Amino acid sequence: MPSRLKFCDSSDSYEDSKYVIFGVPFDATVSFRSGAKFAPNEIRKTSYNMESYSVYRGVDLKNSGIFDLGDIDEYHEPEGMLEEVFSIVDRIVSDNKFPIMLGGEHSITYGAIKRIKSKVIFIDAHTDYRDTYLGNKFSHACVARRVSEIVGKENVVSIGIRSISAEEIKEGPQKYFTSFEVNSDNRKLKSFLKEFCNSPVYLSIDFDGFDPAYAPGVGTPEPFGLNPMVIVDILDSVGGNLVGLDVNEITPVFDNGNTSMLAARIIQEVVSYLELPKK
Ligand SMILES: [Mn+2]
Repeated sequence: MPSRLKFCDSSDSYEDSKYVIFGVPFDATVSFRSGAKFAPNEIRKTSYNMESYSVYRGVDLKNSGIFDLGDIDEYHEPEGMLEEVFSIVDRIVSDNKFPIMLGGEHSITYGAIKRIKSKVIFIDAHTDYRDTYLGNKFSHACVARRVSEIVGKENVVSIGIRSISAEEIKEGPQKYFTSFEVNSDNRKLKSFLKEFCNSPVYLSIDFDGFDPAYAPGVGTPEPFGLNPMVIVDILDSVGGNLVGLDVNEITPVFDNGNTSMLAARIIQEVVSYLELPKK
């Protein structure tokens, strides 16, 4: 039997794990460049290129308790996918483990937040605050709106914004920081996050939030984006309150390999951060 591809440094048993990775190969509502369904395995593959040791945190990820559940089935409409994401996240969180979801497109986040109901930090070029898009309420262009309906708009923040529709401005979207603000001076963001992260927070990373120079393989690339180092600022602000992570909107067919690599590395940095001895 061929062995299934797993994220690097995955441990053997679910029971002994602290961090549970699973993939959601879903891109049925994607509006521009599709292919995000191929990302979970691409991220797993590239994860083997890296050392398990985080220089920044001084933490070795070997035996840190990462378990990789594999992928959920491929769905062609969001409703079934969201139900399955909800039930997997329910199992992981009920077992006191930390969920790490590999997208897939951004609509996947709704399934996780429906269960976790925490504050949400989005990294994204787009506000994703449309009520519907192309007739679909669960489109990737509506995810921040749906999530806001669950946890309240005041509990959602998006970082890296540089593309908003007139409709979204009219509706009054969630709090956001543009990439221009963050790139010129990130002190406002840091002090906001210190306050915002005083209760459980979920981090959802749409890779188009980063500049296309760092993350070219995304569905809807937008110039003038973030430097991925912003992740360090977020982790340093979130304290012990980080409760889940997803990486989404990566499209390997448009990638030169760097985007999947960045995703794998960010997952490692998040786990390294969580593995730091608690103060
Ligand atoms: Mn986006």
